[in-house]
Amino acid sequence: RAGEMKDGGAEGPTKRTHPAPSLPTDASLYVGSFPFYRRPSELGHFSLDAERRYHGDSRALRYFAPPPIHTSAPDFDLREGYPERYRPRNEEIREGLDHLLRWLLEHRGQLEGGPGWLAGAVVTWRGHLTKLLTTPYERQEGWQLAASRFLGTLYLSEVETPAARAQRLARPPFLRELMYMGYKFEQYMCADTPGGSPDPSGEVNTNVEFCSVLQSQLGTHHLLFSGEMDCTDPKAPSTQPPACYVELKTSKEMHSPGQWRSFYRHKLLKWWAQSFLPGVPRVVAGFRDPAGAVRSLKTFPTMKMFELIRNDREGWNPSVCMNFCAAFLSFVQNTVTQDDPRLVYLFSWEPSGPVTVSVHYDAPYAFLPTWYVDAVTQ
Ligand code: 0WD
Ligand code: CA
Repeated sequence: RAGEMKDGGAEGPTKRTHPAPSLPTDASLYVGSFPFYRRPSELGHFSLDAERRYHGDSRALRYFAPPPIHTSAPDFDLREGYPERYRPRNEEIREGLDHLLRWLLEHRGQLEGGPGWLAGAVVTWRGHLTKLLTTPYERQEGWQLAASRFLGTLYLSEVETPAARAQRLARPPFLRELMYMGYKFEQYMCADTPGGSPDPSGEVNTNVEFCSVLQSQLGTHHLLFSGEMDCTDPKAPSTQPPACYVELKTSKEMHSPGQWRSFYRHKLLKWWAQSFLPGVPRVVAGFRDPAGAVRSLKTFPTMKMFELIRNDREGWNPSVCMNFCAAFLSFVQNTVTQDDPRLVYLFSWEPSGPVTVSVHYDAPYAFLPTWYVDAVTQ
């Protein structure tokens, strides 16, 4: 009886348990000044080859090779080669943080700030942070992030939601082709050597990937994350990573101010979040017609994207994105109290709701591989 009364007030013997912690995501709660975000610096990189094998080098890095400026319309046929020359990555293979952990295992001794720095850091993919940044404005797709604390470090790895899995398995043919077209655009815009010319005759193999590993800090949170970089520009004002990287995107050609407005509200938010995090200074977009031909190219400097939406009442605000991300990381830091690589705190979010937490042990949610845990424990 005394135990039952522990949390009860003067009202009587109602049994009260602590409410399950949750985090609201309403944009209005995160309005404020832009938080501290340290200029991201590159710690290293790695490549994945055509068979998805890891290499601790830059063999998969490609070089930005846009068509000469005097060509008015690029006229890339993005459907060319589909489906014969498409080798899509096997999406059934759940890699979690594995490639990033392999890099970390090989470089953890050389991190600035020593091993103590890593113990206080958050380790994740850039794409997971992108989803966090856009959460206050997202109305369609929820997410789940698995978190484990191990030797102090917080590891965050996305879990595919049942809805996302169902969508992937039922992906209609036109969407498969649209995915191909995005990669085909990269092939038209990139060369294998600095100063070389693109060769669109080969196959599009999405196993191949070049990833940059970056360090930054958001508020008090030290971050170590990795993201796929489409190419580097040998003619960039600064050839020093990450300032040399260029993100490539395709989008539907737009014809009315209303279409541009909608593009700024939704797509540009995702482009901004993805490139701002690693400090990639520009996104080069190819706008395609209904037949899949790129009709124009346009460069969007990452730091100027917000200007395009700033005066729109229905627009997004970078401060809200970053403040929410910082609040989420604090929420995770305060929730994931037990240091155990087999223990997973699962953070789940669906649009219009708060972030909630559940706790799990081992399969299917544990994601830190034994080869990593054992090697680091030595
Ligand atoms: O399995 C998945 N659903 C995904 C796996 C989704 C996104 C990424 N990844 C993998 C990447 O291949 C990489 O190994 O995770 C790692 C982290 O990459 P990241 O840079 O943190 O991820 P993100 O920023 O979300 O996406 C970068 C690129 C995409 O470029 P665009 O321009 O489309 O944002 O990763 C690729 C794509 O090239 N990518 C995917 N590849 C295969 N399947 C997918 C997907 N569903 N989504 C994005
Ligand atoms: Ca891209």
